[in-house]
Amino acid sequence: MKRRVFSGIQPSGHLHLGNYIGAIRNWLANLDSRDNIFCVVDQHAITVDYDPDALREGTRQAVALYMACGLDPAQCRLFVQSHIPEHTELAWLLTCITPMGWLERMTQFKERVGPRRERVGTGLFAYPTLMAADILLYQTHEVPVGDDQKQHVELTRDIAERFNHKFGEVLTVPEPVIPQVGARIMGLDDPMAKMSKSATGHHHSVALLDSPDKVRKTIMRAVTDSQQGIVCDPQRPGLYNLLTIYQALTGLGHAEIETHFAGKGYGDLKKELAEVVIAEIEPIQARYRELTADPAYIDEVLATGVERLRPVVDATMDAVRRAMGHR
Ligand code: AQP
Repeated sequence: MKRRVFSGIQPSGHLHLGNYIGAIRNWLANLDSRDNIFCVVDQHAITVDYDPDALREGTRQAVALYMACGLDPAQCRLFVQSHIPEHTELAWLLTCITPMGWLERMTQFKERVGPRRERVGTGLFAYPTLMAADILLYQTHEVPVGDDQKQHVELTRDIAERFNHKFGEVLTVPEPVIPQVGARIMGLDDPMAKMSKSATGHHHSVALLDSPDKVRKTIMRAVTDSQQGIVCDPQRPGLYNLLTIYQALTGLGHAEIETHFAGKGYGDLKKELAEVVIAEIEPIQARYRELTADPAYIDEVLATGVERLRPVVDATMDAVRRAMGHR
């Protein structure tokens, strides 16, 4: 039996280099040796203000981008979260056994909410229990995510263990899988803030569908510092972030990178990095254009994904409902 992998991205904006390096590339790394399930988590994207048309469009764009990046539907089950209603059913059941204190400790909620606590939707607070349901519904072993989601996967483990302790061994306890390089790509306009789909800065991120011209402009404007020399020093966060992206995309180690850029300046690094990024995303964009020219094919992939997931969804929910006394 192959170990089962589950992960997803919310269609809350344009997928960027952080999502690609921190998540998608790690999904691709083990496709052959794992039982793969990847989802576009559209119900997570409604926990903040949103536009329904943009959500519809963003969801399809994300599915097409998954495939364009190399997620072959023959090797994984691809689907959209809202197409399987059991995600929200299981989320409610898990919400009832999740202490408020566990959710209150989630740093992402604290960072996102700030002083707006009284006004944000309850869904933003309960979001990690929906994420736990996404993962536990499929009896997942591994959850490849970027560093920002590690705490939510750890919470998922706690919820699964609590469920099993209360109601019997029903749920598989999953493990987070965090990449060695690029687990937290930072904003190009602010290397102290995580690169994020929902950030508004014009030169904040490189989206996977950005034109070569836009990629060059964004990277050339990336915030660095006034020091000299290209060295992999985390104390120089702007430079370190650029070098992390370079390292993730070229596969070179720190020593090789420092030798390569010896005697060169930030301008040289930025120019070269822009070309490395463009070379990575151009084939993805070409494949994306082909895929989106045939919307019926995307619908078919999504319908097949749901159909192939039905047996595992039914088996988990049957066991959960019985264990909790609903059957
Ligand atoms: N900057 C990042 N560096 C590395 N990995 C990242 N991920 C997100 N940002 C970075 C990883 O991408 C996956 C999808 O994340 P998500 O859509 O579920 O939500 P998120 O983590 O909140 O991502 P964003 O891009 O910051 O979206 P918004 O702005 O909508 O919140 C996850 O595996 C995540 O770790």
